[in-house]
Amino acid sequence: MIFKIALLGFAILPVSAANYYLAPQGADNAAGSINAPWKNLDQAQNKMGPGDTVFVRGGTFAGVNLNWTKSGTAGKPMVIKAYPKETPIFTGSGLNYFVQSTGQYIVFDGLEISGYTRSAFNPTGGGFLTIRNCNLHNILANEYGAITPQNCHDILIENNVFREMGRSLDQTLFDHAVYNAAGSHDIVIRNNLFMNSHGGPAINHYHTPSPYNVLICNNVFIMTLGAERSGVFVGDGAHDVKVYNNTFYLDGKGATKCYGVHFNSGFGTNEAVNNLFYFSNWPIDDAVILPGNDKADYNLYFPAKDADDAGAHSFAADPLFADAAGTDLHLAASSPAINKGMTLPSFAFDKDGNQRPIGGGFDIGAYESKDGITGIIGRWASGKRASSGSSRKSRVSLEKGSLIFFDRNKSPAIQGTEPGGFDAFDTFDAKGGRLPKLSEPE
Ligand SMILES: [Ca+2]
Repeated sequence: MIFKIALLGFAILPVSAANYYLAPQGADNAAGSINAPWKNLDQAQNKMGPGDTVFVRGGTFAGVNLNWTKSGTAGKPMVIKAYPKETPIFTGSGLNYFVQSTGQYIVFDGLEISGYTRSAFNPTGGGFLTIRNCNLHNILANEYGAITPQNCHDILIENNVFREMGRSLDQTLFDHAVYNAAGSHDIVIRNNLFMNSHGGPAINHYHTPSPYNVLICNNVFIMTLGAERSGVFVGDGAHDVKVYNNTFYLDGKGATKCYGVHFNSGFGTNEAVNNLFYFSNWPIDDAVILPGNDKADYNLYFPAKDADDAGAHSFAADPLFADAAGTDLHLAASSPAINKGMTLPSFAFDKDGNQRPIGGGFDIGAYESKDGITGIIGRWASGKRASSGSSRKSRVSLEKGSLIFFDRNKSPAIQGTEPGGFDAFDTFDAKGGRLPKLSEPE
């Protein structure tokens, strides 16, 4: 009998993640429900446990300075997320920080943050922190970054917009969008848009102990304002920083410093590969990339590649953007950047989230071109042979691991010999839009 009661007690413990709600007009003595939301993130932290989500409703929250110390777990992060199709706006009103944190397994998703004088996010310990889909702008970042990891690890920064960072248009300062500092490591910065970091390089690495193990991929940098219009700086012993498949659109006119990537530490461990450097009004004697002793290759330069810009497979050409003047930096169908990149197995998508590679190989820059490919894209994962094409003449044998891509208008069917043989099975319409996944071919 005692055993049965104990079992019952175990069974009624909460086992599912809870959803809570926060709104500017809420109250902290409310239930935290959608009809009775809380007002302050502090109250959310007090009540939340691992796996819980607080949905933040649209509207303005002024003067929030949050010290987040609680942790989720590996499978159950604590999530602070914009309510669907609403925009919660946090304005700093002159405060230094929006969030400082020492907790682990925390996700911030979909928030707009502006007006802070140092950082939107300043984790000073802990790790496994994700910041995604946020709109970070007009942060002074006074010798910091809008995101400044210090003494922490496993940070994912993805799909955010960073714009108008720094104290001044006219000074060369040390204000950044992301500043990896003080021994932080295992950081991924991917699929973000960086616009106009006025005061210093958009992504900065400095301060001993050095940051390390950083992947910077699929980002777009558009810098047209300010004295400092640089992309990525890696210094003061920072190492194992990999800068892959980014697009840099920098206007060098009037800039006191203007480069895409500058390595001055790392001693061979840093890499800049498959990046597209487009410099308008570029002073020809300035380097676009300063590799130091580190690796740089398979990069495309416009208008020119000078002696500092290393790499046997790098070349200078007009990349032929979809709309350079309008800063639509997707590649036109005739772009020389298509299929000219190095194969990098560590990631399999581009800035739009589409599969990479498509066609004959990796493209250079943040976007993989889909032009000319309107059919089925997949990978033959089976060990057995399959064939494609609707006529005997057009059939092609597919070995295990083969990429499959062809024009639907010419080859309306794949005839597989084994169910379950395909993975990454996606289709696109004639404009490159993603269609619902197909079922397995019969
Ligand atoms: Ca390609």
